[in-house]
Amino acid sequence: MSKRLVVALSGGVGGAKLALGLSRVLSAHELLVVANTGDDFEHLGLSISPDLDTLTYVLAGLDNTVTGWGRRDETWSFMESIVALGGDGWFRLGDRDLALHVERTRRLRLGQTLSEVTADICTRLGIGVRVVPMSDDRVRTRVRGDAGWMDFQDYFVRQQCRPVVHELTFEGAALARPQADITAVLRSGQVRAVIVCPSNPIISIEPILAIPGMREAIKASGAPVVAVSPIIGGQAVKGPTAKMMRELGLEASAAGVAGRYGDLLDGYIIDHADADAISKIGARVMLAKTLMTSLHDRETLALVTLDVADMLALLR
Ligand code: FO1
Repeated sequence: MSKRLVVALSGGVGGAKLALGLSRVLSAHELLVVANTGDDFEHLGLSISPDLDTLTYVLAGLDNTVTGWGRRDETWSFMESIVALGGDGWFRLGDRDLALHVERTRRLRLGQTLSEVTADICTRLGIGVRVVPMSDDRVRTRVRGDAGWMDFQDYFVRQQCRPVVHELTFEGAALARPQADITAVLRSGQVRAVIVCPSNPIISIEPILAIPGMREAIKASGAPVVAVSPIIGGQAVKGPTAKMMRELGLEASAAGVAGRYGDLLDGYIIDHADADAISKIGARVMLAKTLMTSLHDRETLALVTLDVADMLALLR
C-alpha cells in the first residue's frame, strides 16, 4: 500500500505559503490542507472564515501578496458605502472578497456544511488540492485581556493585537468533531506525512489540535509529523506570535514552539538562525532556510519537509 497522502495543518498567512509550496510539489490528490476555523466570526451579518479564505486565495493564485489576506486587484466601494451608512469599517472586505462571504453565508443558511461550501468554492476557483475546515462544528477562539474576554478578530484586527493576552480559549472545541475527510485520510494507512505549517502555534495550530481525537488520529496515522518553526531568530515572520507567547509566559522561540507541540512532533525544521536551539528540542531537528519570500522558497521548503518525513519513516 503506497503511502502517498500528505496532510498539512495550516492557519492563515504563514501557513498558506508552505501549503502553496506543498501543492506545487505534490499531485493535487496527494494533499489535504486542514484550515483553522477558530478565527471565524460573524460580521456585518456574514459568516467569515479568514484562514479558509487565505488558503483558498493563495492556492488559487488570487491572494493579495502585500497584506497576505484577501484578494489582489481589489476595489473598496462596499467598504466606503458601509462606513458612510454607519456600519463597521475595521474589518476590510474588498468587493470581490465580499462576494465569497455573501455566497458562503447564503449556502450555510441553506444548511450546507462549511466543508461542502469550501469544496465547491475551491472547485470553482480551479483548486485541485483538497482544502477542509478542521471541523464542521463551530469553534471560536477568544482572548482574555485586561478588559476581559474578546472575540478573536476584535483582538487581532480591530485592536491590532495591542491588548496584553492573559488567556485563550477555543470555545466549542470540546464538542467539535474532526472534519470527516481528515479522519478518513488519517485512518487510511496511506499517509506519507503530516506537516504542521509555520502558522502561529497558539491561535492557528492549537485550535486544530484541541479538537477531541485530532491528536490521537494524527499519531495513529503512523505518519511522521514534521513542523516548521514560525519563529526565526526569536521573531515571528509576521503577526503577533512572539508577543502572544511572551504574554502567555511561553518561550517565544523556535524551541518554545516545539515545546507547545510536545510529543506530537517527530521532526522539526528551524532556520539556520536558530541553530543554537537544537539542544533544547526533543524532536529530530533539521536546519533549513525557513523564510519564504519567493515561490521557489515555498517549493524548496515543502520538499525539505517531505524529505525529513521520508527519512524519519525509514528510521522507524
Ligand atoms: N487582517 C487585518 O489585519 N485587517 C483586516 O482588515 C483584515 C480583513 C480580512 C478580510 C478577510 C479575510 O479573510 C482576512 C482578513 N484579515 C484582516 C486577516 C485575518 O484577520 C487573519 O488572517 C486571520 O484571522 C489570522 O490568521
